[in-house]
Formats: sequence, C-alpha cells, structure tokens
Amino acid sequence: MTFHVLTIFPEFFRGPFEHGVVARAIEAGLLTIRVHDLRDWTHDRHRTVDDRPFGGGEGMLLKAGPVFDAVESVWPERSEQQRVVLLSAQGRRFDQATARRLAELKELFLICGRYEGVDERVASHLADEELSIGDYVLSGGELAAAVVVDCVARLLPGVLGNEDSAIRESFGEDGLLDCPQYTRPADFRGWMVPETLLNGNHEEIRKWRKAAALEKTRRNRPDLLQ
Ligand code: 4HQ
Repeated sequence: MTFHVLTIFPEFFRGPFEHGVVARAIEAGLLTIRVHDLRDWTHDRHRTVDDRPFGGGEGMLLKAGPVFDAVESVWPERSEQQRVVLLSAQGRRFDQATARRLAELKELFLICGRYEGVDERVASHLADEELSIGDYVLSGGELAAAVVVDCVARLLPGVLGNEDSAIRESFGEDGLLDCPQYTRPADFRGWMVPETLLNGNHEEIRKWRKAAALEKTRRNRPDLLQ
C-alpha cells in the first residue's frame, strides 16, 4: 500500500515512520510513504499557503489552491482504490473499523491542516472523507495523519509477525478491551500476579481473562458495552 501525506512540515514524519512496525514494513517493501511539501505547490515568492478567513475571525486558514494542485498533480485521475482523507477535528471519528476499511485500499492520500483550519472546499470538493482521531484540538493534522498511517499499516498483510494478533486485540471480535496481562516476576513489590494465570489450567485462564476484560471495559469504557 502507498500513503501520501501532504504537510507544511515534511520533517515532522521522519521520527514516527523511522521506528518500529512502520519502519520494518517500509524496509520489507509492504508499505510506501511519500511525504509531500505543500509549499511545492505555491507560485509566489513567499510560498504562501495560508490566508485570512472571509467574514473575519481568528487566525489563518490553509488556502484551497495549493492543496488541490498537490493532490491533482500526484493523482491526475482517481480510482475507487485511491482515497483522499482530510484530517480535521470536524471529521467523523477514526476508529478500528475505519482502519480496517482503509487497509483495503491501494493508496491513501492524507491532508494535514494547520493554523485555524482548511478552506472548506477541500472537505467538500477534494477529500473523499474528513476524519478526526478524537475529540480534542491538535495544533496540526500531522500527528493525526501519523496515527492513521500507524493503525492502517499494522493491518496490512505481512506487516505483523503474528498474522492473527492484529485481529485479536482490543476493538476486535468481542468488542471488549484487552484483558490485563502480566510478565515476570510473579511477585513485584508484593503485588502478585493473579493466581489463576500461574497454575496452568487453560480453561480457568480463559474464563479469568474473559471476566477481567469485561471488568476493565465496564470500568474504563462503559460506552463499549452500550
Ligand atoms: N485538528 N483529528 C488540524 C485536529 C484533529 C483531530 C485541529 C486538525 C487543527 C488545523 N485532526 N487543524 N482531532 O484537532 O484530526
């Protein structure tokens, strides 16, 4: 799969994409990430990407022109397998189901906003969808784009060592959070690992994990139980 990321801070992505699962997927040729500098599609001496909002108001907006020019020069035509996503606090909430759907695409183009936002014509006439990673305000879409790349990348065939683990985790089949897990030592500062996990009865362990996952979900995410 190929990701395109459009940003005024191309250097921002060096960190997130050069470590861990995403970096290994790129090395293995399972994943390509092309970061595009929005200012490459400006034509004035100051490489202007922002302007003041019509009707007045705080701050500046990303202009539509350079964003349209960037997407249309990378993709003169767009197929069903190529989707454009605008990261925005006004978007539909990005979740694991959305990640699974996006992982089916051949290419995904992520547009990162900055300043107070982006000229609405990008959302209405260029992007296929507008996504938010959560109900809080970031200072730019870059962190949100990195989150989307990370979540989608680990779902691609061949990316994780264990092909099943991406499906098994939280927000998977049962809709519960992962159960608590422990590793050695069994006694850490007097806090013991639950007895059931130590005595090798696999049926008991399975029941304990189910109950513990339910309890954790009830306490931390009652919304997932409806
Ligand atoms: N933004 N999920 C970019 C966000 C955001 C979010 C605020 C988007 C600032 C310029 N993006 N603008 N939440 O908070 O994706």
